[in-house]
Amino acid sequence: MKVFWDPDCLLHDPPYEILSGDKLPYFESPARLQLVKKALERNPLLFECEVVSFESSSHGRDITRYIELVHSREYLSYLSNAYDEWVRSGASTVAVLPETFPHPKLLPAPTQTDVGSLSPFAQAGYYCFDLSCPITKTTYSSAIASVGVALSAARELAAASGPHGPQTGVFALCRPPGHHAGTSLCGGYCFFNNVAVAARFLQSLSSARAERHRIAILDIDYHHGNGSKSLPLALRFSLQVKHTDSRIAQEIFYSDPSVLYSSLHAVDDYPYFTGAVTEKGVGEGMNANFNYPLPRGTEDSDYCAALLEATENIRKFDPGYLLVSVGVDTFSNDPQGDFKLSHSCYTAIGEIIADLGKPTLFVMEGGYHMETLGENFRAVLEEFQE
Ligand code: SP5
Ligand code: ZN
Repeated sequence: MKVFWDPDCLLHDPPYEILSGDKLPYFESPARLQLVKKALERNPLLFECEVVSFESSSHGRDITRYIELVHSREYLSYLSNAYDEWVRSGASTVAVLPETFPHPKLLPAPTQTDVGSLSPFAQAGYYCFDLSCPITKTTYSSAIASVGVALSAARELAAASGPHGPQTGVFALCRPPGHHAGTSLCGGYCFFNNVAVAARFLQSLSSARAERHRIAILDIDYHHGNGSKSLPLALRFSLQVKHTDSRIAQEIFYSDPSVLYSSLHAVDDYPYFTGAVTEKGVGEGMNANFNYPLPRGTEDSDYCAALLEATENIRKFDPGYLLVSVGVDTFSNDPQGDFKLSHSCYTAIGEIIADLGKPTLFVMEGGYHMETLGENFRAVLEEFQE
């Protein structure tokens, strides 16, 4: 199995985050990536790690062109300049971290065109929803590299299988992760939505066809992937805005029937406001969204039962590619999660996913128990050895 990574993904290394009222060392550390890579390399017959820079490849197209299939140009431009603007305005040289957020109750929010003229402090809150996404001097480079890793892996999958082709598995060792990032929004350690950009990239390869081919995203991180697909917050709060209103975050695939999203995640846990079973999509995208909120303390058997249900829906959808947002923060000892999955459950998860028989791209999301995360990722992937 080919594993893609990029050393630039190690650059993003904020010294702290603000979590549940405490100032804590940054959970989403570069060491995570190194531990997973090491666990995979321990069996070189199964795993082949590649250092790939998407931009320098023969494909030759600028990475940001693909990012713009998902994220707004304004957001990209903000992230690329935010640290420098922040420091120039006399604020901390450690990182950009918001002071205020444009809370839904403060709407009407400034229009998109107003935002560029706001102070760096206002912009920091406008483009971010929590205090776990400090933008340091190196953050933008790492976030770009992380998307590049997902794109390189997606390109490999397209070459090796093609849509509806033979089952192949590839793994994108992405860091920072992506599934909490929306069109113009960072949060939950995520800046660009790696899996979403990979999905649009794969669809763009068949743009000559009248219809985009179908992609399924299976999200097995402990947390709901609010960025990938969710009801925009302003609509949840029943504010007087339409889902097409450019002032609100248009969470990426919510109205898109060509991308099925299916997520298993904890109920009543971060990010709290999204991930209910009642979120089924909107407009043409209605019924292309399946949420499986699971209670605290969920164990192997209940988890696998829900996963089997989720994969049944994916089978019916018959996607050309399967993209898996894979996190192992569902493990019993994970410091950010409250599920009780055992190590052997990750082998079972890998088998259930493999049973779908699809060309499959795994994209790394969360997992914070340093002693086990490498082996747990490896267990998921081992079913896809070649
Ligand atoms: C990619 C990813 O896994 N991002 C997750 C970020 C979640 N960080 C906040 C965790 C909040 C933990 N507080 C839980 C209190 C009740 N259990
Ligand atoms: Zn997570």
